[in-house]
Amino acid sequence: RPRVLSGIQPTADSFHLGNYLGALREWVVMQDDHDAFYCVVDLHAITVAQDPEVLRQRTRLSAAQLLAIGIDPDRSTLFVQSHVPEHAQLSWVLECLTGFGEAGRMTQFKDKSARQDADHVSVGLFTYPVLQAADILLYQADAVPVGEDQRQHLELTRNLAQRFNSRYGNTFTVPAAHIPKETAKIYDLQDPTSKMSKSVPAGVVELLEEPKRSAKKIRSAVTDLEREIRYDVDNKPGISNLLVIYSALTGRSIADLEAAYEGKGYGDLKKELGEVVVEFVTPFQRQVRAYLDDPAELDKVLHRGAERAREVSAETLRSVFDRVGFLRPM
Ligand code: AQP
Repeated sequence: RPRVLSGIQPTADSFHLGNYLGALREWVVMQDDHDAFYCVVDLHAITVAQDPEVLRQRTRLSAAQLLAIGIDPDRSTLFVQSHVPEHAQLSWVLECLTGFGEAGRMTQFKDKSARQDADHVSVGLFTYPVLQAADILLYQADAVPVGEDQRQHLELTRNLAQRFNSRYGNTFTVPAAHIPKETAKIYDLQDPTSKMSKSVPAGVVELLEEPKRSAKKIRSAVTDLEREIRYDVDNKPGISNLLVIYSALTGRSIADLEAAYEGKGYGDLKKELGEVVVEFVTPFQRQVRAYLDDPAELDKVLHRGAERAREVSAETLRSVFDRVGFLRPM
């Protein structure tokens, strides 16, 4: 079976609708026909300052949310990145293959570093995409389900895999980004030309917030001055975003929704989408609470996941160390 790997950062109290529709939903689907590795990437999280106790809680909370959306730990390997030391070890080797200028061209780094003053921008934030490449290449992943914002990082991963293979001999599978067509980028409800992102919390639907609050956010989503409910990203980004979310959560096509809302107002669309979201998050939240009520069981799942992840990653790392010329320890 082909391999799949993806990760999510434990950097917020809740995943948001962008994370879910852009990536996590695909994680669930892909475990059916892939050997899947999914991780909570806490090493990535500390590229910006984190409170240690909060980070620990959010790591468990992230695992609980992944289980609640349907990641099945009997079929998929679910683990915490820092439990598998090979990630940091391979990252070092790959950093030594990455050009400084090449890393400097990563737009996510440019955006995120521009928001902080220079002294607070860590070297870790700069090398973040190389660690991400290590995450993927360690498992010889064929496919990586991510949102559109990760496309450039995936390209870097492919380049590093090819570079290593041509310099040292075939070692890594060159992975492909798996980016969903319709939901690759979910937009902020208050600024529907920007990505929904936890860094700008105003127009973000958090899966664990009070459902009524989500419905209210949808009711106050920024739209346009027309009245027609039609998918048109250039001229009607707000309405288009709502239609994409509606379609993804219900399985109804956008054309079907356009027809159903013909002659109706924006208020109807927003109110009914609010109800769809409430219906989606309510059972999800119940599930998350159930997993959190049994932290020992949760930790057991993560322990099992890390053991399996280490079997695979240790083998890759051994072959990398051999190829770069490291002396084997006795
Ligand atoms: N708005 C989005 N639309 C589609 N996909 C998205 N993803 C994130 N936002 C959107 C995808 O979610 C996965 C997990 O991403 P992450 O752990 O890197 O989280 P993130 O990118 O840090 O989430 P944010 O909210 O986007 O955080 P900031 O504000 O820090 O950049 C990834 O596959 C990502 O593509």
